Amino acid sequence: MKQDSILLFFCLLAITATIVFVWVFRSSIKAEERTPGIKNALQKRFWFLLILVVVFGIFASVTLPKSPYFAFAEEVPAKVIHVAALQFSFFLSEKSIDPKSPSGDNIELPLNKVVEFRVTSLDVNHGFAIYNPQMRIVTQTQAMPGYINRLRYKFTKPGIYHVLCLEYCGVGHPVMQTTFIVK
Ligand SMILES: [Cu+2]
Repeated sequence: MKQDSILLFFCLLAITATIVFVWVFRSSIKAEERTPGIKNALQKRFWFLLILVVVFGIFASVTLPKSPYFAFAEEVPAKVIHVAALQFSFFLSEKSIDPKSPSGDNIELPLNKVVEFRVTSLDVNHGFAIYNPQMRIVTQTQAMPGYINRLRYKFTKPGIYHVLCLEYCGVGHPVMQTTFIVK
C-alpha cells in the first residue's frame, strides 16, 4: 500500500543517514590521533552533547504526555460537532455536513463536558482556532481538505466563543470567523 511504501522509504532514508553518520563519526576518531591537543576539545564536546541529550530527554518526557493528541482520549464526548471550512466561512453542525451543499446551525455547547469537533475543509487549508469570550485562544487544529481532524476540548467558562481561521487562505481570510455559545 501507499503508506507502507512511504514507511519503507523513510526506513531506507534512516538507514542511509545512520551509515553516513557512523562513517563521519569513525573518520573523526582518526583526526584525534593525528592532531595532539584536540582530545580536550573532543571531551568537552562529549559532555556538551551528553548534557544536551539529558536536558532534551527530560523536556520531552515532561511535555510529550501533555500533547493534545492524548487530551480526553479515554473519554466519550458529550457532543460531536462537525466542522467544514470553506473560503471564507465555517459551517458548524451537529449533523454531518454535505460537501455539495454545506450548511451550519447555531451551536450551543455544554459546560464542563468533553466536546469533539470533527474538522475538515472543502477547498484549501484553513485553521480552526477557538477563542474564549476574552479573545484568548484556547485550542486549535488545522482544517484540511480530505482529512478529518478530531479536536476534543472541555469548556470550563460560559460565554460566546469565537472561531477564527489561522491559516492565510485568501483575500477573505481576515473576515473568516464564526461564533458559538457555551452554557
Ligand atoms: Cu484563512
